[in-house]
Amino acid sequence: MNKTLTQYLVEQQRQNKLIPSEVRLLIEVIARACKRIGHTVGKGALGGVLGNQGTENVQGEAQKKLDVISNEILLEANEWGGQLAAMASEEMETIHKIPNRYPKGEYLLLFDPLDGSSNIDVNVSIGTIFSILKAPENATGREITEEDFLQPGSKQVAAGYALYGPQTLLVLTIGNGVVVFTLDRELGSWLLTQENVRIPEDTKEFSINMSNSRHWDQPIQHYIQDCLAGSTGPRGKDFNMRWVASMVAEVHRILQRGGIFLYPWDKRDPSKPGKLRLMYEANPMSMLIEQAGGAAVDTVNRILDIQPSQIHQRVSVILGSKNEVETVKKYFQ
Ligand code: AHM
Ligand code: MG
Repeated sequence: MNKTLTQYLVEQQRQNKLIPSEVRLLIEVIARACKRIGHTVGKGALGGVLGNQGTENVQGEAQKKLDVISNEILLEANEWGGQLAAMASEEMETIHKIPNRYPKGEYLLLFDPLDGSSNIDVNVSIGTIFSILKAPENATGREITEEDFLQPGSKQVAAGYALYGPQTLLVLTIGNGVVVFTLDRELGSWLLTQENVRIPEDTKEFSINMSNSRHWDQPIQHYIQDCLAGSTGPRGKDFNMRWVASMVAEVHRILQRGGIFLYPWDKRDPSKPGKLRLMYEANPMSMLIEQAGGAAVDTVNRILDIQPSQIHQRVSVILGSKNEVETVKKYFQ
């Protein structure tokens, strides 16, 4: 019989002393919310949850109904438990402080409630990404501010994602490797199906939105050209390409069989450092990737070392199989 998420977390708390009980409870609540989001996603047209909401988020992107519903589910689920001081989300301009009617805890939760929004209406895998930080020591007893969230990804206490695909999965790290739980839809429980996930160090599969190629910077142009040249080119091997346009699906494929994912800075809007957001997309994914033996950089710098200056800050992302990420770094040097 597979271990449940609760059993796994209790073991990490009691035997391995890797997490305090607050973090265990927090992860359980997030997992429960993701179960609910997954259920809602699965209803599709029958639940009236497809299509646009008719509003824009702080990033100026059209919100889908499911972006808003998922955000609400996560806020509601996590407000009252007493583990959190505040939350931040892709779908909210400012941080959401825990209302005064509930006890406050010392942790901060960040999330992208529904990642891969362009795939919702076409029934392709989407997900929820989350990151847990501890509020700074000096925040005890005072109002939490946005500055309290601005910690490098290396400070994350835990990170993970739920993937709503053919199977509903929860992929988690508490800084002790990466584990995967599969939702048993009959039992309604998350069951441990993979431990000690390791990313192969070498790969022949890259993942980038090729339609942006004319906007890329020189190093990315060269790298992709060399991959495309195949076995007779400088890389001496034939590459395969995949682009789902859901980062959760892309990262999951890389965790399972290796690969490299790139969403680099490009010239479309040079003032933006990239498309993906550092604090609730790049950081949690980078922690998972590193915990599974991979690497994650912006160009040459480790993503987890970046000191954020804004919660919605964007970043260039290159992550996946360790040796391939090293190869890309050389094109920038
Ligand atoms: P979202 O959080 O609004 O869904 O945007 C993030 C997504 C990533 O999941 C994915 O890697 C990328 O945007 C796809 O972008 P594009 O549509 O430019 O290919
Ligand atoms: Mg996203």
